[in-house]
Amino acid sequence: MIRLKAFVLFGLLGSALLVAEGGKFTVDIDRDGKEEKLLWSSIGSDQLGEYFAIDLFDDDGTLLWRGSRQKRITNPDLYSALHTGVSLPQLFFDIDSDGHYDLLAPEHQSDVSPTLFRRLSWIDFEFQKRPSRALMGSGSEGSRFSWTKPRNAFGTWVSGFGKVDGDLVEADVTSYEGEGSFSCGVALLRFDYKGADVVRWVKPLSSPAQNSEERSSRYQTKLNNSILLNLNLSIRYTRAALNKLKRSRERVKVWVVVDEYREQSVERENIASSETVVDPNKNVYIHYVPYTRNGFKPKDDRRYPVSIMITSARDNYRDNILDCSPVNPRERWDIDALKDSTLEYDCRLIGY
Ligand SMILES: [Ca+2]
Ligand SMILES: [Ca+2]
Repeated sequence: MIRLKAFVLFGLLGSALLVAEGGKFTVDIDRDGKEEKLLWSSIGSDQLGEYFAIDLFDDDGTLLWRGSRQKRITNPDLYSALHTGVSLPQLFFDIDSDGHYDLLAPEHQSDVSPTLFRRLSWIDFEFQKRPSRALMGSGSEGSRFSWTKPRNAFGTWVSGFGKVDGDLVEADVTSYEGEGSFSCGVALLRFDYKGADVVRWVKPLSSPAQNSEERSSRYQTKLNNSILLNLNLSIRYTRAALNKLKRSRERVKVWVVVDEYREQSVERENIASSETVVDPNKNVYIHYVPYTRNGFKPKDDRRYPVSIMITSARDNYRDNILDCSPVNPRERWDIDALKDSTLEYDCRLIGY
């Protein structure tokens, strides 16, 4: 019997201070009828966000695995809630029926490009890293998902995991066709060795734009938990930059961070952020920016400055090759000034 005991609750507070809670899975990983516990808990934060380590305990409380405590996001068994995205465990389940439990967590990335899941498999008393993959819709009827390396930003994919009930797993599904047209749903999945079949749609895919009366409550929640931006970015590249991006099959990441000025202070506090990954030469439409704090309500008398960063997507902390700047810098970079507008950017290779 596999049970998800607790869901993680998180909210990101401030540019340096994040508040997130750990969580727990209770799973009989050695199938002896007694449940082991996998816990994740905070090990502290830095300017990027908060970090979480995992510990796995045997049914008698013996520590079976102590996860890395080094705050480096390249550590395969370190988890985090960063301003650029949240990567916390979502599913501890044998997703390919090979007898080994798999721990899945999304990589840090936006929810409008296919979600890559980090995967650790519990084999021979240790967690072994497997390559990250997305669970992409592969049947035209929306009846099947397969583990794959996504080739572009479009398609239908599993964007998160929810409850486990016996051999069925609830999954959030997102579908994106570009130009800001996306839809969301919830499916009940049955995993096999290559992917998963949809057993039933708990909430069929629906586009929030089609019929405002029939918005799924999930999307409504999304709107309630987001700042509407409606911002178009028209990005131009130098020939050298475009060639280099294409040669190295690199994509481009657009980060939007919304801050709030604190009262009687010049300090800024992060309230919303998003990441969008696109192919080079594609324009970007940012429909909304999700709040980083649950239940946040913007106030009429506050200013909400917006920062936009465009980088190459491979490793934003180390290997960015792009130097991008707005063609016509604006005096005001806040939500009110940028909403429903178009910004042009020029991108060149760093150092050229
Ligand atoms: Ca056991
Ligand atoms: Ca497995």
